[in-house]
Amino acid sequence: MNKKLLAALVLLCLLGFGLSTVAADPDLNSDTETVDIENFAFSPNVVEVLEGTTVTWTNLDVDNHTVTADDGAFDSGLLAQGESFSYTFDTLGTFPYHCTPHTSMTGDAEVTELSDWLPGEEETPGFGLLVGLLSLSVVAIALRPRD
Ligand SMILES: [Cu+2]
Repeated sequence: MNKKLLAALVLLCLLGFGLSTVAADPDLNSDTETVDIENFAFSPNVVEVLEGTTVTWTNLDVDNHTVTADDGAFDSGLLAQGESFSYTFDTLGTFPYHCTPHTSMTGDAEVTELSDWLPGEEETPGFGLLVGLLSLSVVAIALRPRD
């Protein structure tokens, strides 16, 4: 194996590793998520979490707020400044919630399962094809006739 081919293969491995790293969402490494209640808004307004994730809301405003599910599944009651409320999402779906005293304050928790985040079967052939084409190019370059 010549040096150029070896270098190309190493590059290919690094590229593959890089692509697989990009595919993973950093949020998946945590089973907790935090939302600030600040300036009469939930921040972030939408949290995307995995099934089983505990979301903690903390009221940073001087005014009292609540975290109340539209369907009544959870309700923090009034949170004073600095107080927190946590809820664990064990069901898949989108869960809209609001603040009872301030109906314009709304947010969503989107609860998904792990398979929604990992490359699905539809995506795998695309990735394989990309690596395959790169490998072919590498071999073609490495094996090209020289003077
Ligand atoms: Cu409020």
